[in-house]
Formats: sequence, structure tokens, C-alpha cells
Amino acid sequence: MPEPQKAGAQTSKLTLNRRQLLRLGLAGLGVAGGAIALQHQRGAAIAIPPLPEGAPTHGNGISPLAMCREFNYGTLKRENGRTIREFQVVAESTTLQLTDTVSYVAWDYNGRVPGPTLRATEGDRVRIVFLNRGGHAHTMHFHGVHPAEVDGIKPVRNNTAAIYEFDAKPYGVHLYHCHIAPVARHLGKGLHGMFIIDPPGGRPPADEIVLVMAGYDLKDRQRNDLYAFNGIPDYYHHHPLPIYQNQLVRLYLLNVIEFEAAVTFHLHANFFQVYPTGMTLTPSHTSDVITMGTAERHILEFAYSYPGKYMFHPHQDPIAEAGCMGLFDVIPRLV
Ligand SMILES: [Cu+2]
Repeated sequence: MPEPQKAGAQTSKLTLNRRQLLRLGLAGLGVAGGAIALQHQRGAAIAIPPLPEGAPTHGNGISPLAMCREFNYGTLKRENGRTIREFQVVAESTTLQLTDTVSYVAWDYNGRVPGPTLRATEGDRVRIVFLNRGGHAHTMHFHGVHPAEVDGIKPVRNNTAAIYEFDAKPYGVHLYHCHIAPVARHLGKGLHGMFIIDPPGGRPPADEIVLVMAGYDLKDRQRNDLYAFNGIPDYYHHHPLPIYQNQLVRLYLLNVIEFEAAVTFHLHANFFQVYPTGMTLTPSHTSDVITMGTAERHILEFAYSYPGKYMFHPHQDPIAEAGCMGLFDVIPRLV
């Protein structure tokens, strides 16, 4: 039975008991489906278009069409008079069918690339119970403000567990990733995901969508051969992402492409409002292209006036043409 590693002084009193570890150990892929809630709509008339039938999963266990609107709010627990938002994350290894001819052994969190979109509200006490079953040492390093002891740089050996516990702050769109060297390899093989901290009062209602841009260095030669939104190259190119005409879309956009100093994101036939790092409630500016370094992320908001299919992609066209290409399918909404 694996022994949990202490992630730091803050968590030194926390020990996974045998039953908890057993539950984690047996949960396996099932963890990916646990504690997942669909969007908070806060009572507003936000509608999500039905997804096309039969969208393939390519080994992720979840279609990127569904993944982009899936948020993991964890499980709320009450301990010593305090509410804890607890997440369970398992590092694994999963074979992804990246293209018709390329299958790839990814390293992943909860059986999917990118990992689950973890979501909390500023001020929440969050606890991430991390079990490493990936076959190599891995970690979870969160961006945000927290003590050094839970910064996720201490290796968690295969078949051991760690607990990261801290107060979620500040609000914004953040990320987590493995921090074992070479980080570009561990992160690039799939060990990355988005960490959204909502402002205490929330944000106005919108159709909320997550897009993570990543690259695949298939031959371990420090350069990417394929790129993707949400794990699978060209997925939204072949399976356009439906959104409703004239309805606000809130895009949580993260760039984790290694080996490129920066990439851009361009939206066709529209303009978006930019909320830098999601750390403001008012937009900084409006554009149809934004430049993002590795690990940079923003909230972009827009609505489409006209139905039809519209591309989104980096404006470095070779990157777009190597898989980082998608389409929004804007559907008229009958009211
Ligand atoms: Cu790792």
C-alpha cells in the first residue's frame, strides 16, 4: 500500500488512511468522472447547444466537445468548522490517438489531456489529493499564491500520494502542471490543466468554454511536431464547436506550448474583449488577435452576430496547420 508523502508543513497533519488510499487506488479512471458539475448558470437563460452525436474520444475517455465545458468543482467537506473543497487527481499514462496514424503515450491527470479543469472560488480552502500512478515521479505545481511547502516541486514517487492544501487566491484563470525536470517533457506529454479561481461575486452569465493550446514533441528533440486545442490535433477543425448566435461566450484560454517563445490566438470575423489573466472584472482592450507566452492565459469574451462556421487558431500558420485549428459553429437560437 503506498504511503502518502507530506507535501509540506501545512499538510503534515493530513494523512491518507488505508481506506482513502484504497478508494483512490481503485478509483482509477473513475476519478475523472467524479465530482464534475456542468456550468453554473446562476439562473440565467444561458443555453448550451446540443453536441453532435458520436463525437469520438481518441483515447481521452471524453470528447473534447464535452471536455471544453466541463468543470470539476471537487467535493465540499466540513472539517473542524471549516469548509474544504477537495479534489482527487491521479497521474496516469494514457494512449491518445493524435491523428489517423499517430498514437502517443501521454502522461496525464485523471486519464485526460489536458487534465481536469479544477474550479474554486477565491478564498476557498482547497485540498488536492494527488495519487501518482504514472510510472515516473510527477507533481502538481499550481500557479497562484500559496506557501512554498505546497508549491509542487517536490517529486512524488510512482505509487505514492501527496496532498496540496492552500487558500485559493487570487481570482483569475490559472494553471497547474507537473514540475519534474525536464519540465517541458513532463508538461508537454500531457501533465497540465487549467485552474480557475472565480471572483467572490462570480461573473455575469455566459457560455463558458475552456481551450488549452499545447504542442507534442513526438520524437523528444525539443521541438513540436503536432499542436492541439484540448489535447487532440484538429479536433474542433473536424468537429466544430457549437455555440449560439448572439449569446455571450466566455473563453478561458491557456497556452502551454513549449519550445515556442509565444503564440497568438486569432478569432475569425469577430473581436473579443480581453480580461488579462482573468484577474479583472473589466476588460483591458478589444482585439481579434492576442499574443501569449508559455503558461500565459486570459479570458476572452465575444458573441457572434451571424450564423456560420468561424475559425480560431494561432496566426503562426504552420502551428495552425499542424493541428492547432478549430471552428466555432454559430447556430441561430430560436427564442
Ligand atoms: Cu511529471
